[in-house]
Amino acid sequence: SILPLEGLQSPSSGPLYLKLRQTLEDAIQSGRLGHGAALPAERDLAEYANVSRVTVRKAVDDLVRDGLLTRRQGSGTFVVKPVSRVQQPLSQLTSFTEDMTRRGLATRSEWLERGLFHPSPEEMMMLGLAAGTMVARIGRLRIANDLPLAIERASLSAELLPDPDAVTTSLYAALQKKSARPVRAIQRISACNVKEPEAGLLAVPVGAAGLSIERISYLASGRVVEFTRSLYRGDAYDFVAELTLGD
Ligand code: 16G
Repeated sequence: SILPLEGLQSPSSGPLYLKLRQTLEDAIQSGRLGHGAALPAERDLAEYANVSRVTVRKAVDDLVRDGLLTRRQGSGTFVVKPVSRVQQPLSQLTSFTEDMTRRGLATRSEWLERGLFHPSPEEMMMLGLAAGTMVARIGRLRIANDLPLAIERASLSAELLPDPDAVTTSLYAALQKKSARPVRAIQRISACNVKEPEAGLLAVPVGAAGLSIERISYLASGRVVEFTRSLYRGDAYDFVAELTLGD
């Protein structure tokens, strides 16, 4: 069997759930439970290991909290696939779709928000909106090769993007078609700890390291195109900048 669960009841000291946790962790580290593999049902694990379901749940909860397992609503518990880190140059103004396509990764998005709204005071200020102008919001969970990497929420003046529903894949490609693709941006990156509900969306444990990124991008004319707030997984990105000696 994949899991050597027989010896769990041996008289060696320590709580039973920690022993079960260790057994599961060993099976994951050794590859016997491969990345993406489904964990047997709680009931079956309890039966094989001859422990209560409460003990199984505690062991599994521990591994979910530490990011080794993930629960998917309605389908079960799975071994987390480790992400290979994306090396992202900081000097180029590229889009998520372009970045991932260039790396040969299949991208998709889950929509969190899309439509025209009355702007918040912050959006009015950041986008320099005249009174009465609506704002287009594009909120997405961004996924590459089935791994959620980032949550991005972009706000644009409705004058630039009157039909946000028409954006189905790439925002920058949609802007390009209207000759409104940004050519310059200011980006701020800061460290954070991921909370709920974002942790669930990004499939990371609560408290995991994240990168909070704000981007304001501009047209050549100096007009603001987008104000974007993003939350990137800290274990998925290395931002790399070239530095030169200044004068
Ligand atoms: C990048 C940008 C985001 C932009 C998006 C467009 C960051 C850190 N990055 O992810 O501002 O909205 O690309 O991507 O904010 P798309 O063209 O694939 O929709």
